This record gives sequence, structure tokens and C-alpha cells, in this order.
Amino acid sequence: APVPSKTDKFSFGLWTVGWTGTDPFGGDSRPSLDPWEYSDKLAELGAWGITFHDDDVVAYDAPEEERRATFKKLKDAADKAGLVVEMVTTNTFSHPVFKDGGLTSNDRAVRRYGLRKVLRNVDLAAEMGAETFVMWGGREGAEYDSSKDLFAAHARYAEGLDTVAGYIKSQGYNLRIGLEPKPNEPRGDIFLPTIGHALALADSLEHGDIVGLNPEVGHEQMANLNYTHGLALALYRDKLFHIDLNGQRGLKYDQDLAFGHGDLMSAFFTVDLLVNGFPASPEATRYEGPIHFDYKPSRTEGMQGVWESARANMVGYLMLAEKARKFRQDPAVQDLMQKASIFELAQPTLDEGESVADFLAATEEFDADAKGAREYHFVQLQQLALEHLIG
Ligand code: 3MF
Ligand code: MG
Ligand code: MG
Ligand code: MG
Repeated sequence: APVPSKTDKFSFGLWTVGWTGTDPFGGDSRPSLDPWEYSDKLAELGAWGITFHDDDVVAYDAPEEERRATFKKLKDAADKAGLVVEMVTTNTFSHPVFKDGGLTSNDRAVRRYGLRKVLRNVDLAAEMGAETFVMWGGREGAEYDSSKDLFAAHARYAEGLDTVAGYIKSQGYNLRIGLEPKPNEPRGDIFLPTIGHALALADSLEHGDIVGLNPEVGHEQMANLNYTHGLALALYRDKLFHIDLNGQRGLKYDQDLAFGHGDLMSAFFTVDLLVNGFPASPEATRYEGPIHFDYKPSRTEGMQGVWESARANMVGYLMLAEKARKFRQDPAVQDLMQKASIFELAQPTLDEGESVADFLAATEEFDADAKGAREYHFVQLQQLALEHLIG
């Protein structure tokens, strides 16, 4: 198996390997280590970076001095291990104060408290040298549509995001916000449920230029959507700032399996997009950011299983990357892609400078029946992908 190294730019949330197995039906199934123990071990396994929520490192109500000392200790440990703190995020979901949301709670005092917690964490992110500030609004949402003025909820969400983005700019921080969509869990319905919803709200902001996306595999799949298509739209809009890779099998609770342990074919094409870009559009924006994993070592695993599962994400990714490269280089694949007219899709439909009037007036030979009978060879192409994947 390939050996992960720093040049692969793999990073992990401390809450991933640090998850002690608590779920709605049972308590911890593993011990909890100090944050630097996780980071040291991740570095040893070949990771390049770490990420965390404020509350993954210190208790939310820790006194300021203890807070500073603990973050410094983690940063020193990361520096020593050669790890980057590439992203920092805020926990606005665990404490009951956030049960109706942080930025969109009906209770204005809660919103002011939530916004302060987020802004304080922006300072922390900058101090840690992070370049991405993820905002997953896990508690922004509802179980009951009677519970919210849904227009005001979106207005308050936008207000909160613009306040944070404006603050980042005013402080001159080298930070961009990555919104993380999720359709449900823990709320019955979460606001900004998909990549498309998040893009639409980001586009409405005054400081939206530094607000993009941190899409997670499982979250899009929980909405029965195609993750790779979502990444493509975000890239098309220059908004793919960060990613959360993991695995999900179908429409159920957020499984957070290791990357590749869910829908494998979809994972293959996600990696294909990340390493090969868009085959017919060489000018398109490529994703150059961290390969970040947001998974949970299953509750059945002990500490050995925790480290094996962390390694599984990286090795799985590297193996898929190798196969995706070979897939694109295969002359049989290239030939089928030609036959399938895949490269033709990059050609604008109208001629350069062609007006709609000219276009409508043009008489061109076109045989709809013949085109209706043409072959696209898509199944054969997919089979070649499968053969590369499992062959
Ligand atoms: C929940 C998540 C979150 C976010 C994190 C921000 C706890 O389903 O995916 O992880 O990723 O809060 O990065
Ligand atoms: Mg998640
Ligand atoms: Mg998940
Ligand atoms: Mg996530």
C-alpha cells in the first residue's frame, strides 16, 4: 500500500480521531487523549495538517489563561511535529444554549452570544495560521416549520456571515470562510442543506467574496445528491475553499465512515476530479486545498482501530488517486471519450460573435433521427472505470 506523506496534504479534524464513541444510544467506548497526543500520532502516520473546533481543545467555559496556554501547547506540539493548523472552526452546537441555533436562534441574546464565540474564534484561527474558517451551522434549523419566521432566519444567517466576513477583512486576516452544508442531523431540517443553497446565500452577501464552501461527502449523499457534481459547481463558481472527505452508505444518519468505505464508485470520481480536474476544460479552476478527512472511527474500534482507520482514509485516497490517473492515461479510455463527444462539451454552443438573430436565421443540416440513434458508449466507459478501479 502507498505510504502517506506531508506532500499529499492530508489533514484531520481532532474531533475525528478524538471521537470517543458517544452516540444517542450509548456513552464513550474509548478513552479520550490530550489534543497533542492525537496530533503527534497523525503526524507519525503521514498527515500534513490538523483542524479543530475551539471546544475540541479547551472546555467552552475555560478561563482565558488556561485557554491561551492550552492552544499554545497544541500549536507548539503541531509545529514540533511539522503539522500545519490549516483550518479552525467553532462549536456552536454542543452546549444547550445553542439548541435553537447560534446565528439563527429566535432568542436575540443567544445570537449575540453565538456571534461573539465565532468572532473570538476567528482571532484564534488567524493566530494559529489557519487559512480556512469553516462554519457548519448544525443547530441552525428547525424541527417544526411553525417554530421560525423563515425569512428572518435567512436574514439573520446572512447578517451573521457578513459580520464574520467583514471582521476578517477589517482585521486583515488571511482567512476565508467555508460554509458546510448538511440537510439534517442534529436538527430535523438544517438551513443551507446543500451546496447549492449555501452558494445562493453566499452570493447575497456584502463580503461574499471570502465566503465559499466546505462540502462533505456524506452530507450531500444524505440529501441523495451527487457529491462530485456539487464540487464541480463550487469549482465553477470559484468557491471550493475546503473539503470534508468521508464515506456514507445511502440515506440514513450521518455515518462518517472512512473515505472509500461508502459509495466507492462515487469516491473514485471525486478523487478523479480532485487529481485530474476537468478533462475538456484545462483552464478551469482546480482544487489545490487540503485533503481533509471528517470521519469517525466506528464505535466498535479501540485505539488501534482509531489509528488504522485514520490510515485507511489516506491510503484509500492515494490508491484511488493512482487509479484515477491511470484511468485518464489509458488510450482505450481516451478513445472512448472521443467517441462519446466528451471533449466537444467544452465547445461553446454558439459560434464566437454569433448573435441569437444569426443563430435563429441559420439553416444547418441536422438529422434528429440520426442523432437520436447515435451511440454515446457511456456504459462501456463506465465499465473501463470499474476495471481500473477493481482490476
Ligand atoms: C457534522 C460535521 C461537523 C463539521 C465541523 C466543521 C463535527 O456533521 O461534519 O463536524 O465538519 O463542525 O468543520
Ligand atoms: Mg459531518
Ligand atoms: Mg458526516
Ligand atoms: Mg464535516
